Amino acid sequence: MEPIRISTPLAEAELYSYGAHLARWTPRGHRPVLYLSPRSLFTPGKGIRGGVPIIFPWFGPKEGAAAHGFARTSEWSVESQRTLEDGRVEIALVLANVRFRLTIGLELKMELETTNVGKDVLVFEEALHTYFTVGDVEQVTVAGLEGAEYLDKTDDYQRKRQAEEPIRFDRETDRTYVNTRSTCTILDPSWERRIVVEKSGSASTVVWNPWIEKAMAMSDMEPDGWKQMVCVETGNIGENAVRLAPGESHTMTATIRVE
Ligand code: TA6
Repeated sequence: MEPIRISTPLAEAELYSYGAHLARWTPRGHRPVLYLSPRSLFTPGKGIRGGVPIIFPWFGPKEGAAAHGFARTSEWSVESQRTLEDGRVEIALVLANVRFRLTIGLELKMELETTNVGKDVLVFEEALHTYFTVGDVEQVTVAGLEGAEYLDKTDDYQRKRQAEEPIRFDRETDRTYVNTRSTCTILDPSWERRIVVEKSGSASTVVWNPWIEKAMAMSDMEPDGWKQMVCVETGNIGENAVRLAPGESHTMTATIRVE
């Protein structure tokens, strides 16, 4: 499985047509922004552990099917690739009625566009399950979701409300925040940087860190890999699932920059 390697004065990136999976993105002058497990598998049928898995058309477990849908374990085809006048690279990949377009430069813009080509209403969930690399997750905070409601997977999906303070990490954290269109900021003091995640067409944000036990149980994660990552995922999940009438399209966008 060979990646498409993108190298410009603005950024380096690696993208697999398998899952239309962006595995690496490093804007010029910065450390890598995406976490990619050194133990990730790159084998058909398995999700790549890190980067930006595309979750579609369902989020989470499903009776008799692979968790997080089939998009991330499908072979997408490159529809177009071009370098813009300002040096950014734009590349689009398609899988049936879904198009994933990336614009790669000092910022990363990701657009997931779905069209209902059928005769019935199409209902689906989706997420850009982005893994961010951090210096030390125990010093990280995530701002932007203060006061938002979330489903806490670590507590039987109980519905809770985020306090009026940023999210801190001192245990397994697995929360689907709903009905929020907020920009999130990952503050990483140990690497003296902030990662800003803006979004449009998305009403859910998932915040996940597996912590110690869960990371130990993941064969494609290093035992201490949990310390170097946090997922802030842009999606439409559960009560925020997307409903499209025949012929309608929907685009969800995440734009990421480092400050
Ligand atoms: O987005 C968080 C989550 O749903 C976690 O519960 C965990 O399952 C994670 O996704 C990774 O899932 P995966 O199927 O890639 O191992």
